[in-house]
Amino acid sequence: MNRLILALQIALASAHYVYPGLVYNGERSGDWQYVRMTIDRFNKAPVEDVMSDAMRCDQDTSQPAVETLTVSAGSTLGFVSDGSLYHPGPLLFYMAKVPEGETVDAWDGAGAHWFKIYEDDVTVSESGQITWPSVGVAEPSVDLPASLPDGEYLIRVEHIALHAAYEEGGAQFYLACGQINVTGGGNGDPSPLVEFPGAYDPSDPGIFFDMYSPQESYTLPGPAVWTG
Ligand SMILES: *[C@@H]1O[C@H](CO)[C@@H](O)[C@H](O)[C@H]1NC(C)=O
Ligand SMILES: [Cu+2]
Repeated sequence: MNRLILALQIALASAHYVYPGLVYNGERSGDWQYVRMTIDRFNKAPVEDVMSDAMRCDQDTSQPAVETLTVSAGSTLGFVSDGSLYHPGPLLFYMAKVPEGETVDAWDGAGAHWFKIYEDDVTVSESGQITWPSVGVAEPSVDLPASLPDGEYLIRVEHIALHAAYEEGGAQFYLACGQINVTGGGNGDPSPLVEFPGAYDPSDPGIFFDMYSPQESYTLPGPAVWTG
């Protein structure tokens, strides 16, 4: 490996992040009040195995259930990032509606219930310069689709770090899930629905990606965005 890259990796090793809080209507929640505690919350380490169950919410299931925040469809919801989104890579948001007969507290998010509500518009210039819109952001936020059906959901924030993704398995996934209760929504029919793990493959071009080589484009992983 190139020595410069190695040095960079060592320098960046501590530049990790977690998302303990939600921000709604200008108010910041308590830490881990609505966001499920992640396994990696102490060292802020990312998930690296795309095929692991941790890709869903990185949830520490030994912890008690968190609270559920009531939000309006069409409003803006943010996550507090402890450490700004330091690494190069895209930001994405997914949601999953809690199935009939389940409650958000007890539901683990398994199965094909996840739909994408946002992905960064990553651009590559003619000279090959890649622009990652969310790098440096400390409070990643998303507009909830206005036609979301009312009900309980998990909302999943995900920032994919690509500084080591030139090797398959080198991408890092900084993710967490909040519990929300959507009101004032509509009759939308979110799709396509995917599952985690399953939505991504370690060899997807947006995950196994060499940002140090000339690239003409960047292809985001996962399904198309549902805009509502
Ligand atoms: C969600 O909102 C509905 C409508 O206000 C309410 O009846 C329900 O109890 C709420 N559920 C949770 C988990 O907050
Ligand atoms: Cu890091």
